[in-house]
Formats: sequence, structure tokens, C-alpha cells
Amino acid sequence: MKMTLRWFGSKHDSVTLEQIRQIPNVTGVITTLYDIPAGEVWPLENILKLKEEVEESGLKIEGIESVNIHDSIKIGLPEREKFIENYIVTLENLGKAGINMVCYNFMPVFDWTRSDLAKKRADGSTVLSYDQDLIDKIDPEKMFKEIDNNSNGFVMPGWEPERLEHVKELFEKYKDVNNEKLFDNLVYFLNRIRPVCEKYNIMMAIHPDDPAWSVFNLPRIINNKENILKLLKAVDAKFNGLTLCTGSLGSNPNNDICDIIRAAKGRIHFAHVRNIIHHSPGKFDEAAHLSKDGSLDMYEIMKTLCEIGFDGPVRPDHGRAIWGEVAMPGYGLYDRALGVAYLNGLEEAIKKSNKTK
Ligand code: DNO
Repeated sequence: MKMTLRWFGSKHDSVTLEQIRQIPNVTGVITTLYDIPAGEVWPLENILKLKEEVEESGLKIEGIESVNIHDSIKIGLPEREKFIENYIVTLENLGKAGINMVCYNFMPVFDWTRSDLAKKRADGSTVLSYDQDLIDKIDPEKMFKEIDNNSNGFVMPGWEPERLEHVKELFEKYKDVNNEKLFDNLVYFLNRIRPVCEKYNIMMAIHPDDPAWSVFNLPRIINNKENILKLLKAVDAKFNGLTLCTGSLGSNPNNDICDIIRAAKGRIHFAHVRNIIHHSPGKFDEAAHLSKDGSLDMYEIMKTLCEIGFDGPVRPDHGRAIWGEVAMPGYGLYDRALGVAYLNGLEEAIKKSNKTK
């Protein structure tokens, strides 16, 4: 596995490439051109500049998270053609720059959702958390404002301000989009981008819905084993793959992560590894990465990834905010560095135990 850290670019991240370079065994970053709104072309020049900046620090770009999908593609509006064309040019430019993994999601309106970005734990650290009862009481428009007000001044991924202006309108446009329609629009999109992906050997890694159930009555299609396999089969080619996000899929305690890993063997192009604590259906907190701190068995998850021969990029996902660090919620340096150290230790132990068997 290639150990990486997510990095939002020097203008948007409190963590620097120099700091990331010093975390043992981290060889690359997963990054993005954060300023380009969904739907617009990523110019080759900007991609090359980003690449140069990362490589100058001794790291490598192991993939992009995310090239966001314009809502017209998800809704299936006639103007999607223009936005798909733009997406194809972006992929072509990434391919020319030698970047071969793209994480994206197909969640309507909102990317991931949380009800609290800084829930205090007994040890004084804070975590992101989700409580369906609280979400049910929130007007989606207010949700945007709340996320924006509580993100320590950073732009949260998936909650970019340009989306805020169109929330009401967007909900209206999604009115007739059910799960089937959303799925068909995803398959249409994947078939359209297939040639460029295959030409440049680009692996598309869809991020599961987070949380793994419908929010604000919007459709959800990447939330369990059955639906993931349905997508992998609908466009049965290697480029059409998955971001195995343990926290998103694991938000639903009925999802057996190791079973999903085995079922998606060969089609997992990227892994987000983090733990969460289940409280009751629809309620969970994020946690430190280790098994002891949450409900997921991180050893078994890493072991299963090793067993299926996964050798792509992996990153510790959201961490806790600890030691007074002020960063984008979930994306501080300290707890993610602890996460890397823990995952490195697990991987080493798993490999050693496989050798001695
Ligand atoms: C949250 C992230 C998501 C993820 C996108 C991928 O922190 O896990 O925003 O990057 O859903 O497209």
C-alpha cells in the first residue's frame, strides 16, 4: 500500500508539504485544485504547477480527491453534455500529467454530512459526529451556513460556498430523481468517460455515500455491498472502481467492510481508513484510528486489504482535533500523523505474520 495524506494545497491547508514529508512512510499526497468549481476544466498548466510543487518537496501526487461532478450530470439535464465534455478534458490533462487515480462521488447536492464538526470527547479532543435526529430538524440551507461557520475559517471539501447559493434550486431540480435515475445517470457518465480513462490508464474511484443512507430525502446509490457490486457490474471495466472508505460504509453497522473489500477485489483503487463509534442507528461519532477507540476492527480491515493484494494509495481519514491544533475539522496534522503511524504498524505486523505462516 502507498501511504498518503490528503493535502488541500498551500492556499487552503494548515498542514504543509514539509510537515507531511516528515511523517514516516508517507510518500505521497492526495490533492486537488481546490479553487476550480465543479464542472470547469482543469487546465494542464495548473495541474503541472501543482505537480511540480508537490514533487519539489520530495512527495508524489498519488491521486486526486476530488474532481467533483456537476449536479447537471447527476440530475441528467441536457446541459450535462457540456459538463461531461469538460470532465473528459480534465481527465485528459490529468492523464498527460501522469496522474492516474481520481476519487469522486455521486451524492446529490451535499457531499458528506455531519451534525457536529467539533463534538467534545472525555479526553478533551474533538471529533466530527452525526445525529440523524438533529439533521431531521435542520433546514438544508442552514446546514450549509452552520458548516461554514464552524470550519475554523477553512473551506470544507464538498461544502464550497458556490454550492450554497443554489441549494433551494438544486433541491427542486432533484425532485424527480430517484435512486434508479441517479444510477442510470452515473452509468451514462462512466460510459462517456471510459475511452479517455482507458487511454490514459486512469482509475476512477467512487466515494461511498456518507452517511450510507438517504439524507434530506435525496437519493443514495453507493451505500452497501449490493449497490457497489451493481455499479461495478454495470460498467464492468477496471477503470470503474471504488474508494473503500471505511468510515462512510461503516456508518451503517449492517455493512460488513471486510466482506465488501473481498467482493470488490481488483476494483478498489483507493482506501480511506478510519474508525467510528456507533451509538444507535443513525448516530455515530468519529474516533481515533485504532480499533480500541471505535466500533470497526481496523486490524481485520487492513489484513483483508493486504489479502486481496491491494497496493494502491491509502490514507488515514478524518482525525480528531488534538493538542489545541486549529485546522480544517478532520484534517489536522497531529491525529492523522498518529493514524499513519498506527496503520504502518498494522501493515508491518500483518506482513510479518504472513511471512512466518
Ligand atoms: C470528506 C471526504 C469527502 C470526499 C468526497 C470524495 O472529508 O471524505 O469530501 O472527499 O466525497 O469525492
